Amino acid sequence: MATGSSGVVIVTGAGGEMGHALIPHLLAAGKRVVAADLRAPTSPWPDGVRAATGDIRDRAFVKTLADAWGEGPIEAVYHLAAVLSSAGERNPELAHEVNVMGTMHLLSLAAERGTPGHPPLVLFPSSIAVYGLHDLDAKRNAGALHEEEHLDPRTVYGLGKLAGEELGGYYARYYRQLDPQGPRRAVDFRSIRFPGILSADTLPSGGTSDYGPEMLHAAAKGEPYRCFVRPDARIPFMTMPDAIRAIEAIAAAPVSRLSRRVYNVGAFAPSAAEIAELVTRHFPRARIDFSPHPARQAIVDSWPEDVVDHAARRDWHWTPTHDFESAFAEYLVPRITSRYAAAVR
Ligand code: AKB
Repeated sequence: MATGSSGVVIVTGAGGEMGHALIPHLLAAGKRVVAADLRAPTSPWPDGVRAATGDIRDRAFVKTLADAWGEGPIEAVYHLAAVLSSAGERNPELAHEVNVMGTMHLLSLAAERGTPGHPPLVLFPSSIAVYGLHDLDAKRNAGALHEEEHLDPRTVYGLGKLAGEELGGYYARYYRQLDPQGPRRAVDFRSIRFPGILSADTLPSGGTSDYGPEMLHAAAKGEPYRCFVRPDARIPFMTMPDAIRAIEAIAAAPVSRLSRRVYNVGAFAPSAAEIAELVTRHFPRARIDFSPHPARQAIVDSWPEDVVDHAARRDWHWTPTHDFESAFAEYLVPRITSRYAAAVR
């Protein structure tokens, strides 16, 4: 995973859903990891990880990350920290500071602390929130979106992700363009636009695709769930293991194979009613009803029904292991069942 050099690998948002899933893979690949998060870890990280607790809005804190293992170059940054879409609408200034300024701080750190001639990989998880369809008719008519279509986000989170993608491209092409030697390729920026993610191990917080994982986890715990979108609401989802596989695949791809910096990835695109049906098939005692929250519904209505991911399939052989049925039958249900069974023992 990541590149061949032997610097440190910084993971921001390390205590979040994706950080927890990704870090074991980095360790298995022999990386020295700096796990940065706003909150101190609740349990110690394994050997190979040094925790850094602080706020990525604070440039001075971000500058310390490269030295958590002593002096040396940065090999890669997996910049996972973000204020998600619903949380962002509750505090747009915070979302902008974390999602845009925080990203700028990380890009600037990576640009200054790479090995000469070997720009650090910067992996930026973007989102389907960069898309913005004006209404439900537009969404239904548009169907699955290509990367360049409908980039008109409705949320401050989507705006921040689009800005992060563009800033990454800037650091990869034009950074220090007024220096006498001209611009340099300061970072190897790669980004994936993720759909909603379903994990058996963790729950997201502050997102708008959260109704998918929340419905499932509530059923597994035997709790009722009131879904905040309409039954016909449809957006793409994938499982967390597939999201991590996508990150590994794009990180490992030779730069010569990449025809773009930002890629869609898809897996399955169920409606909320179809998720509820499958959850109920696996957990027959599930109690799910629908009480749409107009503003959160409008956000989901502005996101595409699905995405076209031909470029990822062609360039770095993206293919999800889980479709909708196998995601539940082979990953989510067995794992979530044993997880909550262990919790009540
Ligand atoms: C959110 O709902 O904000 C995220 C996303 C789709 O990027 N899960």
